[in-house]
Amino acid sequence: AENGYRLWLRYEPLETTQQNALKERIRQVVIPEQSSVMQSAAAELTKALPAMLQTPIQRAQSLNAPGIVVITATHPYAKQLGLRQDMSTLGEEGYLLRTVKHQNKMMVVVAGKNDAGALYGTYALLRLLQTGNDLTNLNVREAPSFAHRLLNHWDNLNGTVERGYAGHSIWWNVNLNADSIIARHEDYARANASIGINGTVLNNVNATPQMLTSEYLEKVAVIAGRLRPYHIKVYLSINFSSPKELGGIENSDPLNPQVAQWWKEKATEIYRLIPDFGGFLVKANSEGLPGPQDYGRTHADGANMLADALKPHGGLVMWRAFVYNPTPEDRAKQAYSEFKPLDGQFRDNVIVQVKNGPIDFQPREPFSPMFGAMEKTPLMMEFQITQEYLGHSNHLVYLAPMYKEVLDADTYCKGTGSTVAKTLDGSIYPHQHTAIAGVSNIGRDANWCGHDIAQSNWYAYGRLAWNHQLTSEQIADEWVRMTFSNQAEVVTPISSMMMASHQTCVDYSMPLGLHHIMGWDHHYGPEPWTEFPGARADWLPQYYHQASASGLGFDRTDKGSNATAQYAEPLRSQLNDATTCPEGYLLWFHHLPWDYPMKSGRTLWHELIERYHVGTNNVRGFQRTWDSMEGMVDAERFKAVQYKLKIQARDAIWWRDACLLYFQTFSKRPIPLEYERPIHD
Ligand code: GCW
Repeated sequence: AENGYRLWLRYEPLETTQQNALKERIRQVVIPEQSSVMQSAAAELTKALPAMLQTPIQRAQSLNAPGIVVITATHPYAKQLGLRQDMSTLGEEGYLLRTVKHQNKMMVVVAGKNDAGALYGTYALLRLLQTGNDLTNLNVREAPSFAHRLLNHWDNLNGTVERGYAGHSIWWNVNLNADSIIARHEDYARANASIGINGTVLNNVNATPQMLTSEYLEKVAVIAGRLRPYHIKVYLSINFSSPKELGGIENSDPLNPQVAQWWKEKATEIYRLIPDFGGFLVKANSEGLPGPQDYGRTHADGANMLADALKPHGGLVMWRAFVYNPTPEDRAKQAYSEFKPLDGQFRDNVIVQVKNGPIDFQPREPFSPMFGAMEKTPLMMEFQITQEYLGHSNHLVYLAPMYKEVLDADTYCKGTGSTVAKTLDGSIYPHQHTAIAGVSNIGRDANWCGHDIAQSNWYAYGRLAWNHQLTSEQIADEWVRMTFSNQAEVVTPISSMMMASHQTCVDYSMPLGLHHIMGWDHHYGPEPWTEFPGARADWLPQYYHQASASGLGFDRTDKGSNATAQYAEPLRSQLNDATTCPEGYLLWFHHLPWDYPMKSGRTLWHELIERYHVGTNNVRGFQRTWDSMEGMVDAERFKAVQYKLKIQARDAIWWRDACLLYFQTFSKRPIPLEYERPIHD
């Protein structure tokens, strides 16, 4: 279990030539400042360097031997080493990595804007070593794309994790004082700091009022104390009915002064225990949870009331836009319809948290039309790291390409080049707060994420939260090097398999823009046919795929639900027209006849068959690729991934056969003989 537990922070001995070169260059480590964050940086170097270089490394106070120096912008060494000027224009939490000559000795300098920047720079330096760099002529200058970079844990207080596939919660229903839990929390903090995560929401957005009882707040304070040395703030999800449920107030109406007062007092109590508490994440009036609309108030009324309570303490409200009701309106349009009219009504410490797509974390969704559309309200992205709709922790699916597809998509809100990322990172709308969240895939499993390769999704999310301009390939490359090996024979096959895996999963499960045809409730495997009495229309797959004798897909054009109108031109027209709509989103926006001619020259029906087969065959290819890694990665992880790939291959066939046979009952067309078929006639 040891192998998976160490994540990408393995610090294996470097190759001998690299070791020898570095032993000359790194004779000592100088970290003159004393904050707890600086001490974390020191501890990491003290752990990593001797392991990688296979030699003890001295801590020293002065610059009288070549080595590593870690400082912040205000330390006198910054000036002495000639870096003060460069640091003055560096962004918050940013860092420089430089090789500098000082009194004829080469210094490898990690200079942070503040101590957090120094910590991030330290991890960046270690990453360069881990991935085979030699530290000559270092010249790195980095600052984060988003100010608040969070994980969201959907962890319940009883220890279960909603949509968690890696064991129970690391936070709740645990003995907080057990050594193994203390170690978990510290290693969690290290892993997150190493990729730049600086905030974490400890409990499920489906929150219970109990979260805010003093019994639980004291536990939160303990956890906060463990994460603080790694510059990670804690946040909590709150239940909007807490004043009524906990405070005995007659309602939780945001305009009731007693309610506002209750929240003020609660905020004061929280900040007394946790002075650097981050704020609240709120799911309200969504999927049956209480919210301001219960009292005829708006999302803005609710968010602002909480924002006012947190404001004196510097806290934030992250108010989720994941709302939909069983109304006749297309579910894909609802968040925009509800929130767009509220633009300009939110306090400046409210951020509206929007899922990447308009429905719900499907294998592929177009970006949510809210991005770019709310000029006066800071929005933040919510990505899902846990694979709710992508094969849980059984399937190998590297999500960076999916994240990038959304971040790099052009909203055209301020003309060409108005990418989703730029609408969020402050470059288009200069808001005071910028943020991003990822729904965690972390649990108490020995390897944290259930699937060894799923660790790459935690890693990739963090790296993109830090710098959304990194490419999926770069991230895969560095992750494989750190997690498995620097050998090209390992790096190339594993990373190319990862790069193909998202499109592959889309192909064998929901190709061409199909969505929400998965198993009822558990969301694993195919179930495009589900039907049962009394179910809400928008929970049933037929609502989404609309299969009939006439064809397949949801008509969201101006002839249908007109969801396309929520996008800016020229994207709106592009999506609205089946001939210009990208094929990946085709059946998301269009209902097309089975014989519709696709770009490949195949009919829609034939293309669907093709996609399901390509997906299935690719997984078989992944199995062969992974089998060739035997002996090149440790036996424990080799076997674990090999076993999971078997499940994935079987599941892909299940998806393919189930969906094709089901859709065939409408298309009434054969599956051509050249394809492997579920039924041989
Ligand atoms: O993705 C859906 C999930 C729910 C989840 C909800 C949400 C936490 O199926 O389990 O609840 O979205 O994001 O609020």
